[in-house]
Amino acid sequence: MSNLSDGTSLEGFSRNESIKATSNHLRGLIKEELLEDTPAFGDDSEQLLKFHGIYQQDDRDRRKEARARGLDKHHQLMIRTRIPGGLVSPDAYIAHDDISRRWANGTLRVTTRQDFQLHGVLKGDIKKSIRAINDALLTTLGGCGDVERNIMCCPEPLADDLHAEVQRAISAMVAELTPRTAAYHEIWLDGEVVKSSEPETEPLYKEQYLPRKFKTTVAIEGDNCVDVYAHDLAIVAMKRPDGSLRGFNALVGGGLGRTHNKPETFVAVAVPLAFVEPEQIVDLAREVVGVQRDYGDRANRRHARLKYTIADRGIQWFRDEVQKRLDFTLQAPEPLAWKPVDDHLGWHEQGDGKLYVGIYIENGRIADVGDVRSRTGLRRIVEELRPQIRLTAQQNVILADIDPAQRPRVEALMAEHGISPVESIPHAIRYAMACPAIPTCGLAVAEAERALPGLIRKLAALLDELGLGDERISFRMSGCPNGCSRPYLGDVGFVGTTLGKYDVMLGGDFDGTRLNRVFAPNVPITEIPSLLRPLFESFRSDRRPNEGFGNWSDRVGFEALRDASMSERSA
Ligand code: SRM
Ligand code: SF4
Repeated sequence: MSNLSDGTSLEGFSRNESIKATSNHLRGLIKEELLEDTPAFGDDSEQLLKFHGIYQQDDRDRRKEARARGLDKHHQLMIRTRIPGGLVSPDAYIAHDDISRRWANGTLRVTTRQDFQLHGVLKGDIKKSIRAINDALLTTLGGCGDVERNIMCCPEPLADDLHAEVQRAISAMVAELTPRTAAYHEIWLDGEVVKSSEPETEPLYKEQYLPRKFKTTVAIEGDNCVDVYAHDLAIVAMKRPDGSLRGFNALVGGGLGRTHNKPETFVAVAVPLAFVEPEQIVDLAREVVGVQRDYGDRANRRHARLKYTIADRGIQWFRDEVQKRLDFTLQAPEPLAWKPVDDHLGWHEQGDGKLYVGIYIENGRIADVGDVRSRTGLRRIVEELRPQIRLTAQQNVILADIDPAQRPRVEALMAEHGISPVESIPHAIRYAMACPAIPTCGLAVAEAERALPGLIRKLAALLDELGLGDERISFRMSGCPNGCSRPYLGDVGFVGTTLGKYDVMLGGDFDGTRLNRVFAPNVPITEIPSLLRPLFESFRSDRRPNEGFGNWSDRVGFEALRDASMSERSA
């Protein structure tokens, strides 16, 4: 294990630490390997590419066939564009749509963190793709890797001072927390190699960047549409009675990744840290990241997120450590209250005479499949009417700044392309999410995006049959325990354990404030509707007024739920 130029020993650190530290600020050999006539990058570059927003993957559907024919894996790349607050201009939308058609797999994927992902890009097309994204004034730098990831925000496009101030705060945080390395520019945009007598510095990230990924979100008081509790740093904009911005409440230490059969890895919800004035939020965010940079575990990547630092050292220690680095006093965090999550779908007024419409996209996949041609339909709307676009944390798309006179045209284009108005989508489907899983995700042990549509339609029909079709129940599925669709914060989570089987998790809530727990492990997907039917029936008869399914299942307890399930099965 090598040492850093300043003599810092890398002894005992994980392999990724020495890759980062010796990469010359994320350059490594990416530029050289890009020129090689090979389908894939080497192992070290694979790790560094993540910081540039690129994942090396292979098409898992084609693995078997490739093996049988003695061929290598079908290597391909996934590009993730970092889109703060999910704000996309019409030009940037069109650029991504173009890339998806020319160089990717013909689909655009809206992620649970308000980004775009492009799957299936070949190595030879990667530079052109990244360049096209930058030409449209977006970047992939920091889309992945051990840095601050995309900063999320409630995407509701309201034209008031509060939302404008929150957007300004986000832009300032993005500027402060984005890596400064010129490597991205040099490699992907053919930037001049800066020759300077001063060595390049990364004031925040230094030589080794963070021990692990770091995620921040910004919510507006009362609306938890961005799943505050899943985040390393969650910021809640608090309002004055007149609706203006009063300050920010900060929570820290949330995280959903865990590993099957490794109890030392766990899911955690963010806990309150402090309240700060509007002008203090950037300093707070930088120092929270700084403490994690200095104290996060660099030996064991499974134990390197902020949630473990806080679990090991305590929230009081963390608060003191952040306080030491600030020249203002942290105020006590304020209590939070949430309304049921608003996904911002359907038509609404923006407050400036314009309208916005939130459009449901199943599992975030903008594609032309059968009668539903959301890719062509959205492209036509964006080209013709040039709305501003916002990506939501539920993998949906909002079109904003629409003149009321244009509404009939938008509706006609939606209808022409089989894009359903949200009112016609059953609630179970509307509030469901799945991660990509197979075939692109190398970590998937089960299907998710391809399995949920079938299951959720069965569950929607079942709920309808029981007269519960109007209930708002969030169902979230992931293809492994990493929790990319935030399954642990839904009313019901399905977490893949092996092909065709899922841990069924219950007892969360629709507001996303409480973790659910394993109710039934390893359930074959075909048995999930019959497992849930008796529970839905008991819920229908036992629930209190306005009680949601998750709250009900948490209140009655798993023992009672199991009794209900058993008696039904033996009946
Ligand atoms: Fe994720 C890794 C997809 C949100 C926790 N996630 C991955 C990778 C990159 C697999 C890999 O490392 O090789 C997946 C790529 C699949 C593919 O083919 O596209 C992947 N994660 C996604 C997306 C696309 C899911 C989606 O349905 O939209 C989301 C992209 C967000 C973005 O735009 O940045 C996505 N991932 C999340 C979330 C939810 C969130 O952040 O709000 C989580 C849980 C929250 C958290 O981080 O604690 C999440 N992803 C993980 C983890 C577990 C991290 C951990 O602390 O253990 C991994 C694995 C890892 O990092 O080692 C992972
Ligand atoms: Fe892949 Fe697992 Fe994330 Fe799904 S939850 S995208 S299977 S890492």
